[in-house]
Amino acid sequence: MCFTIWFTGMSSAGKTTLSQILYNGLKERNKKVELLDGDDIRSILGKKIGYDKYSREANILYLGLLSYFLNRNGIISIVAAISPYKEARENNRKLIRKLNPFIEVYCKCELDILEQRDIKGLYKLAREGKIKNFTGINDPYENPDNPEIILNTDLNSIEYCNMFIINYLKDNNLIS
Ligand code: ADX
Repeated sequence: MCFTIWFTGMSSAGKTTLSQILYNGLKERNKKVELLDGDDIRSILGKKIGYDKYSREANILYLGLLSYFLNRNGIISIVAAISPYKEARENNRKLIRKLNPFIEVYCKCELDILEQRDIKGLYKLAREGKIKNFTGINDPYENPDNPEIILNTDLNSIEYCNMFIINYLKDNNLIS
């Protein structure tokens, strides 16, 4: 069974790490799967996509459309992108659900922990006013209302979070 699994959450919340582990796990199960990571896609597209609301919404819808096309061809799509806007995420849910399940995974983590982690050093720059429109500091993140999965990545280990996802997929007959 094909599906789209969409990791949303703030920078450093664990989206990339968890999506890569899931990708490897599905590959080991011989699944056809593609991983669309916001940072990777942006590095391919260059500076044409910014971080204002319009650009981010366009980015989210673009990732949704790609996922729809992948799913239509029998390929599982894993997306890892901040995707801060609820309406754009919901549009994707509606589009993808026409054919396949859409699983929203909210990587939830307290801001002070994110700032302690600051894997890319971007929170510090944003606090210093050197980055505009930085999610959680001077740009919004709209929490999902009803995500299929919530992972408290500040409280639980990466292994626990991954097992939680795998169990969800098994319970819903998406993998065996
Ligand atoms: S989204 O909002 O459009 O979904 P996406 O996930 O593609 O964002 O890209 C976010 C990544 O861009 C972050 O992980 C971070 O490395 C980088 N980045 C650079 N500037 C910003 C910013 N102003 N806000 C958030 N992330 C930024």
